Amino acid sequence: MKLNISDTIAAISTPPGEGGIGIVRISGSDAESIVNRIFRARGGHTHFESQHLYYGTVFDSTGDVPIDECLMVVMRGPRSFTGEDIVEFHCHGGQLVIKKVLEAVLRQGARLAEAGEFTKRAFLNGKVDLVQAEAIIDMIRAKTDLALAAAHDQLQGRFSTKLNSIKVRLVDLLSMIEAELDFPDEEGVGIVTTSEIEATLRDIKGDIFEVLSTYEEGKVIRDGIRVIILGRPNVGKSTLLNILLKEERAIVTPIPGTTRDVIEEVLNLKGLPISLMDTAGLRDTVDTVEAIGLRLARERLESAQLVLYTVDATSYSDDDMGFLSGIRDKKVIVVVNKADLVKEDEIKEACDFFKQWRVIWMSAIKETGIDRLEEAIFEEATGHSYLSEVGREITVTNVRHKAALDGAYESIGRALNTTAKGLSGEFLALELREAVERLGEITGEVTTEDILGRIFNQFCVGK
Ligand SMILES: Nc1nc2c(ncn2[C@@H]2O[C@H](COP(=O)(O)OP(=O)(O)O)[C@@H](O)[C@H]2O)c(=O)[nH]1
Ligand SMILES: [Mg+2]
Repeated sequence: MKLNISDTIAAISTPPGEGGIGIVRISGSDAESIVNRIFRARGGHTHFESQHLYYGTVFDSTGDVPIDECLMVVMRGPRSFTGEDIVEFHCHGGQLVIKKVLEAVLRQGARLAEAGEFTKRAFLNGKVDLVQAEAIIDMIRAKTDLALAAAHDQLQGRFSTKLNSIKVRLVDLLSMIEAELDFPDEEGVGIVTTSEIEATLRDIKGDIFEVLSTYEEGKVIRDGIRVIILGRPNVGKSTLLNILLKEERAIVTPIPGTTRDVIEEVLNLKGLPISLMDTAGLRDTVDTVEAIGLRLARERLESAQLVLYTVDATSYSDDDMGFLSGIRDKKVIVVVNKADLVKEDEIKEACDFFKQWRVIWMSAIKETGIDRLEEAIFEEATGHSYLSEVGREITVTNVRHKAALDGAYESIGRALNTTAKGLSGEFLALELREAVERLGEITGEVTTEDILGRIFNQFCVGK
């Protein structure tokens, strides 16, 4: 792997636009000498203590023309984010000011950092593993508390620790098997029996399975789910959308066929990012615009994981059954709306009619039953009850991690096959080596420039 970390890099680390402060960050062996050439501290300091802020003036690359009054901090490696010497200028947050400071730094010999290059250096210098580096992106992108908590957990290294403990057991087993292959006649080496090997492998396989089984939930926590509201015209779909969003987003009228476009908004449901879609009502129509809306609704249904199939408590029918039965491979909640218009036993009748599915009755107008619906959405999305501590266990949130775990899981399955068939230990060792490698891929012990590129290119410049 090419490790080009000898040069000094710099970038603006704050987002574009005007702000109170703007930060220019430098990392590398020349960071401090650059400071000495373009920064003069108030009070005449020429030696800067690590991790202390100094107030002073930053000059252009000639060292003569002042650009800004700013705060400057040196963080000497290896006790810094990248593991190298880092310098930050905290300037006034105008775009021109920050650009000029960056320009001065670049003229003094630093190179403009690529996207994610600071974090990449932190990884290459062993400050974080790949899981932790990816957790940094997830933290920056997190939209809800749960997503943030999951990312923070990974940054703290809980997932990496779990993976390593699985890997250590595999490596131990592998070295015993290899010793036996290399020195078959040695006294005391051939002590591990096939049934012991199988028991250990089954155990490890179970552990990997347990971690893998958190993926669906982890993915939901990180990326949320897409929920689509479907139903015949005028049952209250748009009213429901507005109530869940707590704003008047969709137009509501008593005229059937009001909603023609698909409306999509994101809401935060107890920490889950939910993409909620309202659609045109399902019916045969001669209106062209409405027909287009219907086609869009059907297309969007493909992208959704959960359907809120809404019916009117006063006028549901076999047509609804027909639409519902046509929905394949999606989770479904039937929402019996307008419960305020009927008596209690009629509500019960409606719930019974749709009892093949999970049914929630409510009144969007009177705002009754919303809590139960939110609970049901949460449970369908996560597979957890509303009150349980979702995301408290180690969760796999990243598809790259899942692919590698799948690979390791399959290798161990094949390893068990080789012992079941009584094949030579060579085959067993081969599979175990593969499994160890797949696990190592996750934290980045085994990696390629290609994998690194794909991960770090998702970052912004300056991180
Ligand atoms: N009584 C009653 N009327 C409702 C309820 N929900 C919606 N409506 C009314 O039903 C009509 C159609 O609502 P809308 O949300 O536009 O239905 P959509 O066509 O399914 O989007 C409007 O007049 C709403 O005020 C409800 O829970 N109870
Ligand atoms: Mg509507």
